[in-house]
Amino acid sequence: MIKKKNKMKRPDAATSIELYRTMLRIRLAEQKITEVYPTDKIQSPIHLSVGQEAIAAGVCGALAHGDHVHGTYRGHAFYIAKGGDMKRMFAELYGKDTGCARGKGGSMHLADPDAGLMSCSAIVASTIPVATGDAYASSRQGRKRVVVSVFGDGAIDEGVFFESVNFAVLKKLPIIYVLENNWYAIHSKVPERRKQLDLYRVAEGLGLTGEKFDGNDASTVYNAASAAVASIRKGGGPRLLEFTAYRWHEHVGPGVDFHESYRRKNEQALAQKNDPLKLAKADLTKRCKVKPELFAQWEAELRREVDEAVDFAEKSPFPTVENLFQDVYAESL
Ligand SMILES: Cc1ncc(C[n+]2csc(CCOP(=O)(O)OP(=O)(O)O)c2C)c(N)n1
Ligand SMILES: [Mg+2]
Repeated sequence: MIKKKNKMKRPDAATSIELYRTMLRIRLAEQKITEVYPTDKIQSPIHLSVGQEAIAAGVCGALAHGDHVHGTYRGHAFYIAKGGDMKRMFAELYGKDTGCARGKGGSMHLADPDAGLMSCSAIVASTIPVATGDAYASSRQGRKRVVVSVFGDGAIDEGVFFESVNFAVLKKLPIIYVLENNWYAIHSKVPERRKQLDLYRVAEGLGLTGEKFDGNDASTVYNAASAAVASIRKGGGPRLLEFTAYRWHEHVGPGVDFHESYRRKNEQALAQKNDPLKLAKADLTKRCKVKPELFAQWEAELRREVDEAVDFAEKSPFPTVENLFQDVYAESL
């Protein structure tokens, strides 16, 4: 059962504004990516999170700076929400030496350890064991850090998810498994892949009880993540949070494919109705009395930030041949 959002206490005005601004920052950055992409200046494949912004904003809004996130190839949203540097993200998409992975990773391998975004990967489910290992290290070192492992509904079809969860439950690790359920793994729907549709229950047999929430509502996500973080900081052990969401763009690339046969006819209208930015804007207008001029001011400010990042990426140099062999192996510890 999805928890009813109208029964919950909403975050205070300052937090709600921050959640909205984070979602807008993600949306504008990804809109810019769709504009630039046809020029071929971005060479790597791109997987957009338009429509799914509330999950990254709400989860990261509940974390402290020192907490860690491990994401997926659909990583722009969590990179930005965790405080990753916008200029270094665009430079990475452009394959430039100033990029967050020095141009070696592209869109699917974003990381900004200074911000706590530790890894993203093109291989489905592959950052789940890495995040679990990170949580194990934090726990062994006696840190208060919370680690978040983000993955899609397709990733729970992988064995490594179960191996990781079993270990986390056994060792009571400080980790939140965040399941972004956008109903599709590329073109295949959840019911085409499994009979049990309550994905949050997928690891019950291992001792991990999950919960499911509306991932279109940033306040709901924020509250759910805050409760999980508080429980983990008190030593409560791992949690699994499933957030329902909807991907607006094609699986990979800048286009939209609502006309494709794998989607139902009414999905585009539903997506627009549940637009997380639209919902948050309505709430801010009604509950927090935010005026249209302020929304316009934020948008102008964040557009400038994105434009400056693109300019930085365009003017940055490509890596040299020598760079290719740097940062490949860790220096000995
Ligand atoms: C191990 C592995 N198997 C298959 C693929 C091909 N692949 C790339 S994305 C994807 C779908 C994953 O769907 P989901 O986990 O729901 O994430 P979403 O793309 O919906 O965010 C697949 C099968 C891959 N990258 N890695
Ligand atoms: Mg999916």
